[in-house]
Amino acid sequence: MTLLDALRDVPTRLRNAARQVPTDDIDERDLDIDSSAHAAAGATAVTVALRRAVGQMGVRRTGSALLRLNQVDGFDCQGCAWPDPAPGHRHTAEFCENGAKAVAEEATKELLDREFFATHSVADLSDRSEFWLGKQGRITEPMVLRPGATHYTPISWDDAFATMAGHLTGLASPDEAVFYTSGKASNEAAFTFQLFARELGTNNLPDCSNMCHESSGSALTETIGIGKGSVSLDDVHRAKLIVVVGQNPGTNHPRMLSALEEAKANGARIISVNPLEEAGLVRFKNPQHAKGLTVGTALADLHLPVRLNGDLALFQAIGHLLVEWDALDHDFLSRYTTGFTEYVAHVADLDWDKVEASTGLSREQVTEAARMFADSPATVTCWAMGITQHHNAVATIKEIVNVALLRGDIGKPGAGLCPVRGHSNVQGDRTMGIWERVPDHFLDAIRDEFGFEPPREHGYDTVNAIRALRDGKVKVFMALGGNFVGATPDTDATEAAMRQADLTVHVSTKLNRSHVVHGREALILPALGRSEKDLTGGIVQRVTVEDSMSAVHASHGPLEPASPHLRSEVDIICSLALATLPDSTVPWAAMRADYREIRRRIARVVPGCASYDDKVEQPGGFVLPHPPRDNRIFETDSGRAVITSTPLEVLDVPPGRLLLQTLRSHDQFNTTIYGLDDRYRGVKGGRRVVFVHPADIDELGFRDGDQIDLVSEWEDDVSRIARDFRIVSYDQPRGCAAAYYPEANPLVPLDSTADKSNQPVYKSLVVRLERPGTATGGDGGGSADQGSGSSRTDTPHHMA
Ligand SMILES: Nc1nc2c(c(=O)[nH]1)N[C@H]1C(S)=C(S)[C@@H](COP(=O)(O)OP(=O)(O)OC[C@H]3O[C@@H](n4cnc5c(=O)[nH]c(N)nc54)[C@H](O)[C@@H]3O)O[C@H]1N2
Ligand SMILES: Nc1nc2c(c(=O)[nH]1)N[C@H]1C(S)=C(S)[C@@H](COP(=O)(O)OP(=O)(O)OC[C@H]3O[C@@H](n4cnc5c(=O)[nH]c(N)nc54)[C@H](O)[C@@H]3O)O[C@H]1N2
Ligand SMILES: [Mo]
Repeated sequence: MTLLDALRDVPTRLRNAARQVPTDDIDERDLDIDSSAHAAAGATAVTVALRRAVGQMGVRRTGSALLRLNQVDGFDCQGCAWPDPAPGHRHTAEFCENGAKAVAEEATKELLDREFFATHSVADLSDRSEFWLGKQGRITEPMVLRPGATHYTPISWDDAFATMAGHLTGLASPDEAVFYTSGKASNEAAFTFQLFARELGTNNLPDCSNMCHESSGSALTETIGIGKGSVSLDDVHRAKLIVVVGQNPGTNHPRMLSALEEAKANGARIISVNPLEEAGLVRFKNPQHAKGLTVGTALADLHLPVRLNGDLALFQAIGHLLVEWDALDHDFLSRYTTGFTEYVAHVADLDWDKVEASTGLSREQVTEAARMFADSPATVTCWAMGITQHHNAVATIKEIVNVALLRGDIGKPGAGLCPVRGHSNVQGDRTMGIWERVPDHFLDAIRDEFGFEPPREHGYDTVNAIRALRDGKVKVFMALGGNFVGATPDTDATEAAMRQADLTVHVSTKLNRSHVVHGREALILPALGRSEKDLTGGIVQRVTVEDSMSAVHASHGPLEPASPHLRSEVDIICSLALATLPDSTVPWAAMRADYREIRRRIARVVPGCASYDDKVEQPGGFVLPHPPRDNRIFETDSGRAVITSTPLEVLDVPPGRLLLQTLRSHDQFNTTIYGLDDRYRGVKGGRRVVFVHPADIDELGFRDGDQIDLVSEWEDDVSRIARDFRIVSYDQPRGCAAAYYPEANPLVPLDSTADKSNQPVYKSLVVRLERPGTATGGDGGGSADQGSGSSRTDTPHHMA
């Protein structure tokens, strides 16, 4: 049965699917490990998708939602930023298992009303896991936590806006307010949000991008003059080599696997660079057609099990070999680049011992990969969090750029750089000015359009916002979506910082940790989700979004809203502005009444968006300009693409320690835990696991299945502890380990950030394993620290 058959079959097969609201929290004693190998997607994915969808949304909503998902006249999937095929090339069921889960999570029939908040005190809620909180259902009306109160109580929208306006207008400086954005916000919401912050007088606009692809933005802007990827979906289909580095598409961008499959059918070869052999890249069954369900494809032709943080060395070594073999695009290099001569000198004395120590790969493996680059006339290199969340992430991405420049792989069909974005509109939010360091020309355009002078001083990014909260410099924290305390590093420190605020405000769909770790006063403002009809101002409103490949298109939801009291994000922002800024020069009421008024302003303010409202109306929307991709124009200081030379350093780990990455299971969206089934890695029923190589388990004196505490070590000598994890034997390079985010976030030091991008280092933490009770110091704390503490020894040996 294909995805489409399954959808048609929903009413008969799955009418009785069980509701999924847990009454009890996770019991890690139920954790089960299954060591058999799993193919990505396939028939199981179809079944899981439908069971979750029907279980949460019911039969009728499942049908109307999923058949409109990613369709030209439908709504954009909240699941990830992978682009949609051209309008004529979409499937009737154009979504994946995890997209269906994302929709189900939002469009659930479970509702969270005022009785819920009357029953559960904030203290009670702060003992629950993210999983439990999220599963309680959609928030249905605005709620307030008054100073000193134990429970959230209902508040009218007008009183909520008046409360916020009171706090904001009472600040000593607008810079005492912080406005955070998560990447689900539409372009219209993002544009109005940054406009409000700037009219109020601050550039304090941190966003989830600070934790996500900030390193990509830094590296690409410095080297090619624009912080976005240079490929289209068509380029992926036409590439002759696709390199997937530090990314797990089978879980996080499942529709990318279909694109890889198509590329392969067109003759592409694929290299996967990853410490883990992720299921999607090695075994894929395409659920879009019947044959694909049973016949799996091995997508990757070469898998390089790189040691964590070894990618800089890997790409420098590949560059070295390409120079040595003279496998270079000399015409491109001389016409468009600078820095080549220095680079040739730099890589000439490459230290292979260091390369092998850093990558954990043999010289033969590296040479085989370099050969594939040399043989390919058009290469696309994709990357995600496995690259961006390291201390040297910016330098690593510049090394990836070097290799692309050596081969002339920019601005050529079938070739290019492809940072694969996470949240469905995280790239659009940046385009719309959600950025604490937006360039002056953008601020000039705001001034010219709206007639006020925006602040010029740079604002706080995510990490600096936490520091400022901690230091008492921020009094009001407002979030447009997301789960700030759940997603950010150093959970203990961050939670303590957040409690310092006078007012915390969350525009949200579902409950999460950030609602229960609050300032002196707190507001929850429930928003419409993307799957829901938005009738603000009495007309059908559309919003627009931008995918990972700079394509912008319209989206509008088909479903009845979860509650009549919900408001759209645009409505909430414009209403707040009207309450806060009585002398405003911005037409807030008109923009709220008709979002086309916002789009008319976007057209005049945002580069590349002329005639925006007309262009987004076209089926499939339009693609934003990208000078390197379109014309090989590089808007850097020198007017050329920059080849960079970076010294090669090996990340040393002291004896008895492991290098830990934090990553996503197959059953979560960031801090939203869909379920407890990381199917491809064989973990079921729990999440507090740490994957370790069997020989390392042995060498460290533990056994598979042992219960341990994780303790991270960093230069500040603070012991950061996350308790009650179970060791799971798992194949990966020696010395490496992995645990799930957000459970492992207490281990990430706030000050451990990437050079230049200030992005938290989530993927290479030095940790030690300790027997329960022996670790002392700070506690993992909060929701991240629940666990039964019991141990089981009868676990199957799990080494994929
Ligand atoms: N279903 C689902 N979809 C999602 C999300 C989700 O949580 N769930 N999140 C969304 C968001 S916001 C984002 S940013 C993306 C995230 O998408 P990914 O970046 O795929 O997410 P992670 O789970 O962090 O996976 C990181 C991958 O990089 C590998 N890796 C880790 N360190 C290294 C390294 O040093 N070198 C190399 N070469 N590889 C390394 C890991 O083994 C893992 O396979 O997905 C988006 N889509
Ligand atoms: N250790 C570790 N930490 C990480 C990462 C990692 O790999 N490892 N990855 C980082 C990355 S890449 C990212 S992007 C961040 C993610 O950080 P965030 O974007 O802040 O976190 P999410 O978990 O995606 O936010 C989920 C919440 O968003 C709200 N929400 C969902 N849909 C909507 C909507 O339509 N409107 C509104 N207003 N609210 C909505 C819900 O209330 C939900 O609880 O986390 C980062 N943190
Ligand atoms: Mo992300």
